[in-house]
Amino acid sequence: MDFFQDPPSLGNAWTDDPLLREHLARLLPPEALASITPELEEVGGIATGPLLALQTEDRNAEPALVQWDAWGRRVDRIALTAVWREAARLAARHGLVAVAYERRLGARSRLHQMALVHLLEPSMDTYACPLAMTDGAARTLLDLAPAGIVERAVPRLTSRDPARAWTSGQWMTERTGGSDVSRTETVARRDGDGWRLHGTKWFSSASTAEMALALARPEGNPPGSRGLALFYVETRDADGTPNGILVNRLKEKLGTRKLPTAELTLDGARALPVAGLTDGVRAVAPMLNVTRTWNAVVAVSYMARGLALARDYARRRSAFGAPLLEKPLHADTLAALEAEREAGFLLAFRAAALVGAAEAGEATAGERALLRVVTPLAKLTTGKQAVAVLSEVVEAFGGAGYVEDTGIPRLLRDAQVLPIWEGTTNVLSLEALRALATEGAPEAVAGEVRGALAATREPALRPAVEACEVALGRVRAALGAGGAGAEADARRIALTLG
Ligand code: MFK
Ligand code: FAD
Repeated sequence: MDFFQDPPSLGNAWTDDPLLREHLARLLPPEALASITPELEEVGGIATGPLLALQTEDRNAEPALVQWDAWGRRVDRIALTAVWREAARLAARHGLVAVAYERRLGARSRLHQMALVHLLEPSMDTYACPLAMTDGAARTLLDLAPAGIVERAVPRLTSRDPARAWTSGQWMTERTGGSDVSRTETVARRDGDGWRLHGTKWFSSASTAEMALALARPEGNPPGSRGLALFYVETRDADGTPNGILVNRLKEKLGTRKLPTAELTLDGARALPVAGLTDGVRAVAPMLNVTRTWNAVVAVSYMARGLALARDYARRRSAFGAPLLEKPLHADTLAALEAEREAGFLLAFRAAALVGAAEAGEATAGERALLRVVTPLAKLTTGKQAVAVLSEVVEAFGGAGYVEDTGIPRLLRDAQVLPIWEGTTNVLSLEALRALATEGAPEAVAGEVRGALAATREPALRPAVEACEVALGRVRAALGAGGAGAEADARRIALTLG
């Protein structure tokens, strides 16, 4: 009659995560690590302290679209949740995007940035989504855009001042297709010196962003994806009125429910080309590669959060006369999940390290070839792992894991999008195969796998390395035969290599 179960509780997300701490200690010079440790500890404390408390208290809040004001004007304002408003302040103050561009740690700045993302995102209710797109937009504009756009947008996208910081959307998907954007219906019409966009964007996640990068077909261009161009769009005029953009409705989704994902009509939105009037898919690729890296890090951060909760709960919950953690089978179940998350973590952070080296101009040719393969592999592998691991985390709590106000079901629901957006598992498997067909790529991947084996004496790794060798052998054989046979095998190959 008097029994009440102790709920799980979390310590500081930084000090309680030996994997994250040891990994940074291995990859950063000691003075660099020392210079960022106080902030990582502060952010780790916020993540599992006040921000988590707000997230728990705010559990039922959802964003709301207000389409009209009291006097009948179309306003299309989206009211955000308290966690999102706080996450925006924290993200700017702690430089979740800025760190990658300030480059205080040179080529290792992406590791610094991704450590911050890993700590905060599980308490930010998917605010990482607009941040990832903001980072991707800054990268793309810096790589490709005319000086006028760069000078206006990039300082805002990378600002540490919450009052000045912008976020960016990524408008690709239409009703005709999200994987295959070649049938994009949005057209761009010339209007004086600029352009105006007309069409519908079917999924727009950063729907409160100040700008977006959008695919559209300049009038007169041929069908197919080469005829698309990438456009820079500011979402509101200086006086705050929408720039020819109507928010039709917010999607009602399985998860990521704090993230306002909207269906938009572009009704003459003013826009500027980012990189010429064709080849928009090639132009948006830098953005895709940045957001896919974020996706991988977010996937492993959710696994870390779920397992920290499950471990703590296993110390507090007893069954058959002992805490669950003392039951060999439960302990083994959690250990297997932890091994899965550690492997995912190393893959995601390897991708981040390669991005940092490439941006700083310090990557070798082999590392650049490796990066093109590792990015889709990291995204697709960790997305699948996150769904599987978080499903087990739900079960590790028994019935409580299925009950909303424990906060556990949300982790699984939010993880379920990770394999879908930014390229589904199949689409990225095919992307990985294409990347493996580029010069030097199979050798770079084989070298990476052998290097991993050489770095450890762990005999249990041998079968995994052998499986990679076999997968690479299948890739080589398929490429030798023109590649056609590999398509149906692509997911198996990609998941094996991942
Ligand atoms: C919370 C965590 C963070 C995540 C937040 C994200 C929020 C969600 C936002 C979204 O979901 S935004 C929408 C994301 N959409 C996608 O990811 C699209 C998925 N589909 C693909 O990736 C297709 O493969 C693709 C659209 C690229 C196929 O289009 P095409 O026109 O058949 O492309 P193609 O011919 O493969 O590539 C065109 C050019 O781009 C080629 O270069 P060339 O013109 O020089 O030949 C390619 O090499 C280049 N390219 C394509 N992908 C690339 C790339 N280059 C570098 N890296 C890549 N990844
Ligand atoms: P489809 O392309 O129709 O895919 C259906 C199935 O077919 C998938 O399983 C896929 O793997 C498979 N498939 C497709 N092509 C192949 C192939 N060649 N071989 C084998 N299998 C294949 N998009 C944006 O542009 N901006 C956003 O902000 C945004 N936010 C999103 C937020 C959420 C919550 C969600 C769920 C989606 C969002 N998207 C966004 C859209 C997302 O990027 C697309 O849903 C995704 O790229 C898949 O496209 P699709 O929905 O058209 O599916």
